[in-house]
Amino acid sequence: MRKDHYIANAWVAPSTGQYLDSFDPSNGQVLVQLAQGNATDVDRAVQAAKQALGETFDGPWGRLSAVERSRLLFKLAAAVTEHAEELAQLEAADCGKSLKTARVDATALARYFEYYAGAADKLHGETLPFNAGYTVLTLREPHGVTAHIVPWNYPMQIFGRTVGAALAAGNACVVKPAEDASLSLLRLAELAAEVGFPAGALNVVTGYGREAGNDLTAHPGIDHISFTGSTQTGRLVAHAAAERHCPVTLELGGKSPQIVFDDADLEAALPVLVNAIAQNAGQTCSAGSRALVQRGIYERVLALLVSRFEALQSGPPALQLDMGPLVNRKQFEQVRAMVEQAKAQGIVEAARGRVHPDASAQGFYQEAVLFRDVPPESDIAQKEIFGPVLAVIPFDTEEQAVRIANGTDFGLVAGIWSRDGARQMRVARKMRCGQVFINNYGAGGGVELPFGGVKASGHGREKGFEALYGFTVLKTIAIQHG
Ligand code: TXE
Repeated sequence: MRKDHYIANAWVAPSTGQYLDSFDPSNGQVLVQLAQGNATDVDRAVQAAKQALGETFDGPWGRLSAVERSRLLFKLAAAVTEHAEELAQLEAADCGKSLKTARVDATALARYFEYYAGAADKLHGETLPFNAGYTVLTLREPHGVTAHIVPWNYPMQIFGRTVGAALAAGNACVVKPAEDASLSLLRLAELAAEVGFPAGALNVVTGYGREAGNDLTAHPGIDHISFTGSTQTGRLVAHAAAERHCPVTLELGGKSPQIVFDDADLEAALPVLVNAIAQNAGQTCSAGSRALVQRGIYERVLALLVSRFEALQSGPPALQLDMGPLVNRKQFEQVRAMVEQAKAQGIVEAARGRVHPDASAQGFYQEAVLFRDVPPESDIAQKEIFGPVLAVIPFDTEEQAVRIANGTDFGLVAGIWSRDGARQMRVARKMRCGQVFINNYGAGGGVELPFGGVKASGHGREKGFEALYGFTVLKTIAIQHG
């Protein structure tokens, strides 16, 4: 199978005629050949987006009213729901994720479009009190052409939360999916055209990050960049943006802690602690990859975690087990190397899940791994592994828990498990991160809840209404009328 770019509502072959191989993580075979985008292809997509907007927002997309954009987004949400199974199958094959996870992703995607469709005509400026004789008002205008660099772990969900918000706010989008997982986003661009989005409002250019991704972030026609991926590439993208004074939103992953106090409801906490790292085989930016457990319940919690980890199974996406394979060989080798390094450092592996016998030996299957008594300063407690590996860390006091929880370069999400209301708020206020969950983790996805990081986890907010502000520029108009 070969796939071209999708630009201005049409399939467009790569200007060089070159295609890259994208692999099936469940067996290591080539799944699809993707157009290998370069600067010429990127420019074509940016020009299409500019035309859709028009010089002064007078193009076929730029001149639509908020309610017209809203209606198109509602239609896209309905189309996603109608094609949910097809999209989930594409995503599961491409990313290697369990089909049940991919189905959840398709549902979430429809919900993002629905949410932003409903918000498009409620996004407005203000009138400001000012000196006598003046009326001052603000307008929320789109940036213009927005670039969206999407990784491979949740292509549909990340597309929903960045592209959905950008379109609702009136921007025209150029999307660069990951070379490992582009199929669902290409199909979405096609669905957008089918439901009536004007040509150029939404364009997808595939290719390598270092080539098409880099060309997109460097393109002078881009007015805003939204990037989700690694801290290293995020730094490159931020540099490219700085060269042109282009605003940028970075969502760069984390090393998120869940703190379990002595008085926690363990029955409620246990499945959530496991799911927060097993979900998508740990390839989740907000994965709960550190469990900080208070000494009084430490051995009990550990024993419960051990039995749950030993039951976790990885296998082909269609079997709908706990986990599928990791996305590619690089990720697979990286996770294995970090596990081996931790063991070489004397950190104790307390439990390991298993790989289903039907899994191909050429697939990138990694068992879930549980490490106990992990020193908070060790690599396994500090670095983002992006695999199903949980570091369990004991602590004695609340102060110590806060120090360990905040003691990494990252700051994306934290979970707190306790029945003590005062402690819940005290600790939540001290967390240096973008989201805190008390007696839950992730709130079931939370399309409505602003999401993003501090420190090396990035900056800017996605999801919820807050994302819409990020995809607009505020213009102030002061009228002197005496
Ligand atoms: O990421 P990259 P990779 C983390 C996770 C993982 C590590 C490496 O720890 O192990 O990153 O994954 C595009 N200019 N996350 O190598 O390189 C690339 O094509 C512009 C966390 O896949 O950041 C892809 O579309 N774009 C994360 C996207 O960036 C470039 C999700 C991500 O790739 C580019 C994924 C360049 N120079 C990985 N180079 C999260 N926050 O959820 C690459 N890209």
